[in-house]
Amino acid sequence: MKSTTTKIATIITALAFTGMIAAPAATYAVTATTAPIEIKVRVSEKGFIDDKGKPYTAKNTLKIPQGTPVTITFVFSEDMTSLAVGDTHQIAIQSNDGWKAETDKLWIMNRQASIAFRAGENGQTHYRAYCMLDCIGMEHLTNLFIEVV
Ligand SMILES: [Cu+2]
Repeated sequence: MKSTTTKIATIITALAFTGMIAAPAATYAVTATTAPIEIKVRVSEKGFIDDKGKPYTAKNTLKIPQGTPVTITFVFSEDMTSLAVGDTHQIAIQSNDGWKAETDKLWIMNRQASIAFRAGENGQTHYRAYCMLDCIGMEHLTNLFIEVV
């Protein structure tokens, strides 16, 4: 998966570079801003946490450039010593205009699940991710805000 992504990224970079030579600057700018991105978000009873260990909050939102194809991978990250390690999460992402996608169930035996979409594809300005299940810490899993910038 990762090496395929790298290859695709390399091809896109090569195409963008070719485009930069052959096409006007404006075309290159559009190509450059639509390179796909992958984001990992840890999920636990403590909430949604970024890959550096910082919690997502109303102030610390996920910002994604308009038109960018994005894959958000949610990673089951319960502490092995916590009761919550036996928990199951299932994450939904919903846009301000009602579009919605759901992950598979996340638990100790299925630790990663992804949702892919294009940021702001149909004019959406923001999204919210939340856990759909009654889990330990569910009150902390309501507010991953994704802003289209
Ligand atoms: Cu949950």
